[in-house]
Amino acid sequence: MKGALFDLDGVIADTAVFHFKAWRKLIKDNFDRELPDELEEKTKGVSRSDSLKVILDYLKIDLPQAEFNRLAAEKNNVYRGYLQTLTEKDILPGMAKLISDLKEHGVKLALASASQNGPFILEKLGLSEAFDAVADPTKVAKGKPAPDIYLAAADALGFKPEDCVGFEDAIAGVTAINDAHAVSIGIGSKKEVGKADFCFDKTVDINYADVKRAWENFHE
Ligand code: B16
Ligand code: MG
Repeated sequence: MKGALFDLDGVIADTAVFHFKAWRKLIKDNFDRELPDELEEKTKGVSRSDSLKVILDYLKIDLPQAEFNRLAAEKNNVYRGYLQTLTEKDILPGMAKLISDLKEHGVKLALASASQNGPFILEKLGLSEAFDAVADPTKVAKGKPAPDIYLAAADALGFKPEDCVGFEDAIAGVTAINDAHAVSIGIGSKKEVGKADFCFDKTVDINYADVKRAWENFHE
């Protein structure tokens, strides 16, 4: 186990709450419409523009490209506003310890998030120094569930994906890790992340020893 590849939202911090709050505000302000809770899951782990497509499809709204781009930018401004309050206290339970234990054992860390705000969020959480690389989601051909961002993250560390473990909370992300041929660790219900090589209910349940054991079991 040379590298650990991390999703951000739902794995390192619960930014999904802010994402969806920002989508709701955007749609209320621009169209005076409400979004149902079920759309939160459908926009998790997918890019900003793909999330907006899911939402506009649900609302049956068709827009010219320029207006679509304007809405995506407005959502990001609202979202960045919400992120201002983030501090290291917002790192999900157990993850700060896991990150420091992995580093202590010589494992290199890379971020494999669909979010273009990844570096900003790591900085707010006080984790910029801990990460050896951040894969740029704007530089990969296809977003999750395609494996591209996980391949880019392993590559940024100089390792083969087979030498890495990946952490995900969303179905699209687990598929991406599996198709990249890294060992997948899913966080959440079996319904969501059941396709992962190993599953944990919550971040607080994950520790270095279990991850190492999972890695060894996978390679037996
Ligand atoms: P941004 P992850 C994803 O993060 C979020 O889960 C998803 O809801 C969001 O649309 C996407 O990042 C893009 O984020 O608008 O900040 O570029 O789970 O891949 O870390
Ligand atoms: Mg996620």
